Amino acid sequence: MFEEALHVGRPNIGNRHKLLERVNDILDRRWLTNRGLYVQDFERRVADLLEVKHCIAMCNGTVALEIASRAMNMRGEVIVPSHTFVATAHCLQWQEITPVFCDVGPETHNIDPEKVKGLITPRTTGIIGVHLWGRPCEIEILETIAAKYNLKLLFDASHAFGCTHRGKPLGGFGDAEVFSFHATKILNTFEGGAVVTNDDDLAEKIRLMQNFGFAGMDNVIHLGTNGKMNEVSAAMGITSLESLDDFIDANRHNYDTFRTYFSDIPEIKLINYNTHEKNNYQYVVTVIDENKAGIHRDLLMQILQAENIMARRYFHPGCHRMEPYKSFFPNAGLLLPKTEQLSESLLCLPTGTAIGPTEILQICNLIQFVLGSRAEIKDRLSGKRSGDIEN
Ligand code: T4K
Repeated sequence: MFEEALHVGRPNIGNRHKLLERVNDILDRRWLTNRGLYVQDFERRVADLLEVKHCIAMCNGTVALEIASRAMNMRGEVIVPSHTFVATAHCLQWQEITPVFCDVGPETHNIDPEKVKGLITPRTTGIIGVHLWGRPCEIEILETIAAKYNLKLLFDASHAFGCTHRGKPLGGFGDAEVFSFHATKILNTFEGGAVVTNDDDLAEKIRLMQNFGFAGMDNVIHLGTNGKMNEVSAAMGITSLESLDDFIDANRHNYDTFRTYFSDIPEIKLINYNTHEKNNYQYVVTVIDENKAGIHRDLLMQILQAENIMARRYFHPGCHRMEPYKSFFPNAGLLLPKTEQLSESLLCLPTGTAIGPTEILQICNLIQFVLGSRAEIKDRLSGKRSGDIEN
């Protein structure tokens, strides 16, 4: 159907001319990294936009999670959803902190606070909530639990740049929040991330830790690593920030177009966003329940991909079914029924500034065709190897 593949996560490119001007300026100045003018400017703009006191720009979201959780003294066990990108769990295990996987709400797709309570042990030191698809966690309930049990609360807001909760930008909740500015994110710095917080002491510690613990030339006062963002990434971030509203508009328009067509496809559910809040509409997420749709999510995905529509089953099969967690906790799935159900049924469709109404109509027409022909498709496939459909 499409000569060029349609991707989930095709990077948004802002004003190329301005970016190249900034890159030339960086080269002229010969200041390429170590918190130069562009990183400082990017940090200030992000902090202002998110209404937080501190933004520490990082080389990527994963390192930002590692440094933030370490600076917050997370140790022992930390409660995290399994239904997330694996970096949320890896940032802990990398430091030999045990990620304790918690189930998610079937509608919210976010960590279920009721289930969190049941996982707290004397070894628990924190909770990491993920604002999946940019939809906020149940923040107030998690804050109450964290306060009651004296736990640290970190939010992985990798999907949530530009989103609000009760009218306030995500970024200012919990002890700290972490963003990813990976190429596939609404705002990208090629690779990049940030920790944002209102806690002065925590910010100072994180700044030290991301720069080898240096408190000045030759003066190392803390254990540290290298989590710095470089100047070209910051220039990309600044340039992308100037087009952020356009990126979000394009995503919202795409989402609304999908919603219109999906009203004629009742067998498949498209997830909702709270229209009273700001959303970035970065992910177009569908739920394909085989009993309702009459076709398994994986078969539909295979057909879409054969037509160059690169739909993705984020976050199949769940962290608990990936290594090393699968070996550590072979029975974790028994406590994660909603996670297992979602990871068998979710499918993310392409969106972003690289596609528009024409492509969306074609995608939806194809989905309708597949659902209308599911019996015939299954009959034809039943006598063949499943791989044949790719041809
Ligand atoms: N926490 C959460 C909740 C996250 O979602 C992520 C990252 C993190 C933490 C960690 O943050 P970082 O350390 O990454 O900053 C992608 C991204 O690599 C990953 O950053 C992201 N989450 C995750 C949701 O998506 P994959 O395995 O899907 O990547 P990949 O290479 O298959 O790319 C996705 C699609 O985008 C492909 O269909 C191709 C397209 N694409 C990709 C790149 C890199 C392009 O068109 N151009 C490009 O330059 O993980």
